[in-house]
Amino acid sequence: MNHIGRITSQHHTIYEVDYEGIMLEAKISGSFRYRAKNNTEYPAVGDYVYLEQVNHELGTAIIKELKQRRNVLKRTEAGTRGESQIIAANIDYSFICTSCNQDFNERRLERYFAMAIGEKIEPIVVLTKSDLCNNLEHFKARIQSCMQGITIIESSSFDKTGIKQLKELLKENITAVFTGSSGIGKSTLINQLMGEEVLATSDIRKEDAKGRHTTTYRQLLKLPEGAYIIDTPGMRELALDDSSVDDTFLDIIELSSNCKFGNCSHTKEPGCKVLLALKSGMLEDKRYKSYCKLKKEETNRKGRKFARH
Ligand SMILES: Nc1nc2c(ncn2[C@@H]2O[C@H](COP(=O)(O)OP(=O)(O)OP(=O)(O)O)[C@@H](O)[C@H]2O)c(=O)[nH]1
Ligand SMILES: [Mg+2]
Ligand SMILES: [Zn+2]
Repeated sequence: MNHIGRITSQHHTIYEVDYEGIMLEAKISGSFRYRAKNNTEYPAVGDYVYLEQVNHELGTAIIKELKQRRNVLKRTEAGTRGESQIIAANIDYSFICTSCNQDFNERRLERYFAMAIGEKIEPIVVLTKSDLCNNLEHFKARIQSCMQGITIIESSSFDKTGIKQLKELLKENITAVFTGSSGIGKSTLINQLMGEEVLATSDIRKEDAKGRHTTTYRQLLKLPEGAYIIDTPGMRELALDDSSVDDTFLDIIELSSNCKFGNCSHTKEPGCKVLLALKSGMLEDKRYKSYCKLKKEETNRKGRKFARH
């Protein structure tokens, strides 16, 4: 079991695997399929896999087994009963891309933060198209109020703002995934990091500044400097997975440690310090509402999981 490759993309049942710098097309073995109980047990982009029957002439191989994952970036699939979908595996940084137009949404950012933190992936915000924004400081302050101390990188493909800062993080063997809505410039940015046009890009719609969903599948690329980066299609919906809500709302958790009741729901109880902070304006109303909403989703999800067993 010493042929280890890394999944770079998936097209239905065919996986593209980087095996010692050579790209192979691989399928999973019959016994792999037999053992896999659900979606998440199949290979995902970024996974390391054990290969057999490596055929250099044909450029093919069989995936025998998955190497244990360090972590996964996952979301609950839209339209399913809370089934998880793995976006990418074995990740160091989640570059959460957003531009400063209609796309900017604090509540969505909080969801992305929670997805990363729960898996010990460092979230970093990339403010794309900084050339189009004349009040960057305002947006930065809003991001900081969602998560204090988070690293924010401004980028612009016009003058390559941000490339140097990104490259400083993208050291050899680091893996980073770029996520965010369609049309905010993920693929354009990755092309600049690669130093060539490897990915297709297209302009956004004039009417509503929405993207055209140009990237259609996740793809892992290796930078000349040796880091791995994953481009992803713009996400339409985002639901959280697992219990990482608390990690994103540390200020609220801290307040709640002084609530009168240990099982305080912070909605109506007397002696609730969260409600007190809300009343005094110390805690922002929007942030409180977002916390309640995500907490409720989390509770529903757990209820569902419980009901299934
Ligand atoms: N003004 C400006 N436009 C940019 C910048 N970066 C990208 N764009 C433009 O934004 C549009 C969308 O860029 P893409 O790279 O295709 O966006 P994407 O995030 O990959 O979109 P999907 O693949 O649909 O998820 C293209 O027309 C780019 O030229 C930038 O820094 N400044
Ligand atoms: Mg793209
Ligand atoms: Zn409380």
